[in-house]
Amino acid sequence: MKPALEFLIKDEKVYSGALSCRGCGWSLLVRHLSSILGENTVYVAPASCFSIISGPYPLNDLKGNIVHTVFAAASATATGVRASLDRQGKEDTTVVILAGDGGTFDIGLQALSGAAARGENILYIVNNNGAYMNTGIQTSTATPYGAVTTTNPNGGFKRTWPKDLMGIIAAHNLPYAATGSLAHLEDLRRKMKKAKDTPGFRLLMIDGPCPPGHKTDPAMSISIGRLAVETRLFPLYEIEQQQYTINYIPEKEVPVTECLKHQGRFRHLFREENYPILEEIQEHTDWYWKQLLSKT
Ligand SMILES: Cc1ncc(C[n+]2csc(CCOP(=O)(O)OP(=O)(O)O)c2C)c(N)n1
Ligand SMILES: [Mg+2]
Repeated sequence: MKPALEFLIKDEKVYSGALSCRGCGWSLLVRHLSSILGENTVYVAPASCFSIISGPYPLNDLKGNIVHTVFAAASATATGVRASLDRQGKEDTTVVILAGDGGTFDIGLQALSGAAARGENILYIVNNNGAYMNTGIQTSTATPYGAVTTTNPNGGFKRTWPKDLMGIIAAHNLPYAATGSLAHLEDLRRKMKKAKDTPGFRLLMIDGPCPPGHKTDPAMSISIGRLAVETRLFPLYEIEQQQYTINYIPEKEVPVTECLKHQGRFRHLFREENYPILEEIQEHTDWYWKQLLSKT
């Protein structure tokens, strides 16, 4: 692993004073993304925490153009922006969607699928923090099995597995899709660069730390992200035309509990009556990893 200094951003494209919570992944993600994309970029943002972090109109914390749009229409809005730029001969301007998991796995899925199937020349970034965080931690179809959200109150927790967005995306035969983690910056920045340089519809799904939603210590955001990769809860891989490449194979088999135990949203699973749920999560994680390996 390269030293962190290697990734110091020299040409900052994000103004200071962003409105994110302490330990939030959104700002760090956008700082790295914008340093790679440069200023010749149009950002399309459906409702999410990022709509607030970036500054509600007329504020803007990005040194780039940003179009705020409605939840369901991010990919349709970006399609229109792309068409108008192309019409003006500005094919070199990158159009990038910055969406949450709620806006992607649920509400924006139809428009996303349409734009992906049409092969629109758009980069789609999903910050997957595993719930509708901006409105108070409601369950989305990306919420992990076993997690508590405000829509699973009074001792309840999510009882279904998260939707396999990357599997759905792979089925669209995209030129490039990948997962990324803020704890693996070298890998993440390489993927951002590759996604920038690949024409067509590309998607990056980033593991999004969220201290208020995950009930974590803000100082641990990156270490928990690293544990998510080590435990294979969040594997790092790329998909090119349905061809999978795993980018990081953990040296040791680290149990999922090593990552879950730092997150208050899973605290109830460590009570004896819920041990079987922890076992199910381990089994599902092992199964998903085997599926991934079989696709490489
Ligand atoms: C049609 C519609 N329904 C609900 C909302 C309220 N709303 C704004 S942001 C948000 C949560 C978004 O969740 P997600 O996409 O996961 O992004 P995050 O906030 O977690 O970054 C919701 C429900 C809205 N803006 N528009
Ligand atoms: Mg979310």
